[in-house]
Amino acid sequence: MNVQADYSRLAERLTQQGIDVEAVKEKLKTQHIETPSWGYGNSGTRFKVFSWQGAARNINEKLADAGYIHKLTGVAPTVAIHIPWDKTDDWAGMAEYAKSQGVGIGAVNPNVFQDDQYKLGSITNPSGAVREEALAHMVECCEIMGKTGSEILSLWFADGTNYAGQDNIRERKHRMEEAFAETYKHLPAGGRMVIEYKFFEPAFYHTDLADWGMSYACCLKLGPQAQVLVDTGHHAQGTNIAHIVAFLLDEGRLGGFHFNARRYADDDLIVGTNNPFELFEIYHELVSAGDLAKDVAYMIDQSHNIEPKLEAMLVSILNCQTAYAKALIVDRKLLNQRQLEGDVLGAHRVLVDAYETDVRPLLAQARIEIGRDPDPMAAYRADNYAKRVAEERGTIDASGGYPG
Ligand code: PSV
Ligand code: MN
Repeated sequence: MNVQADYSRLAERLTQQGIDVEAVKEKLKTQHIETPSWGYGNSGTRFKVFSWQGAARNINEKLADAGYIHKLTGVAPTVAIHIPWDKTDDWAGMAEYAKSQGVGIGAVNPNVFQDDQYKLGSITNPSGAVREEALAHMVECCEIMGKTGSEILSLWFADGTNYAGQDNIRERKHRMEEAFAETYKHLPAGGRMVIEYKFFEPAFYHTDLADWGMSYACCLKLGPQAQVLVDTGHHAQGTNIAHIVAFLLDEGRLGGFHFNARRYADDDLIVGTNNPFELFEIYHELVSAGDLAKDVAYMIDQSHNIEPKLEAMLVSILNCQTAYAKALIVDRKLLNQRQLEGDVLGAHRVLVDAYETDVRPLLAQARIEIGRDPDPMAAYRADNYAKRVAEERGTIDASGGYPG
């Protein structure tokens, strides 16, 4: 690939279309996608947790791997942590070590779904004592935000019921609202909480936060520091996620994303692998919303079980970059004109034209300008980091890993 020549040709074409190529590149250079600590360790399905040679064994190794991904891409400067999986008694030390690896601590994710007492739910559990315990953990996570410099508390609950009549749905809603109100009070200054929803699993009759509307209703009761988190894998087949994104952006309540790809349910596959046009639609809405999208947090939430972990994370980032680049070069003036004229297919074609543009030279040039290799995948494959950590870390028993 002759980056310079290819880039010049593309830049010239885009400029002729009235696109400010320098501004587009600036956006690409400052894109920010957070990777999850749990994406670097062993993981699996509900049937089997696989052992990977070289998988990170502890938080320091997860941070080192995340630092490596950032070094390759330049757009993954933070790491989400999951508590207690990443618990330490030296939070300042963790933040310091992250910094030494070139990354910072991102969203803090409390875990109130893994322990025995949460069998019937956490903050919606019929037992007051269990609810107290879940709340205390969420408050502890607010404190961890303060100690690590994190600005986001990312909440997801496995709460729900399996059978009609198992519990009182409205009572559970009240319990949840109470816990949210208390947690909200503990957010550090400038911090926010993002509330994730999921339409089913592990509960199958009803899930206490089943869709974006339920999360949104909770956020409205709390205040501006509460926003909705859209996990792309948490929707029923055929749901128009871009529409949800546009609606929440317009309401100022889109807090962030958990990116992944799905075919059936919460498959946790690599974002943009089976749904690249959907990812582009989402980015198109984000770009169209301008400043309304300025605080949206972009996070990967995937479980790589049969894929090499570092390579999978890298592909995820590259796919997000590609979708964003394509969304940035949509001819919005022409789009608006055709929309107002009622030109149904003409308007659609504006999007398709951007989507079908080969944006690789643009991304390569942006990478060069931030001191990265124009082809991070080639750089990764030529490098020996993965081989080195495989030798150093070996293979550990995967039984304690995240089940997917
Ligand atoms: C649940 O499926 C989820 O998407 C939530 O975001 C969790 O935080 C994450 O997976 C890891 O358990
Ligand atoms: Mn998620």
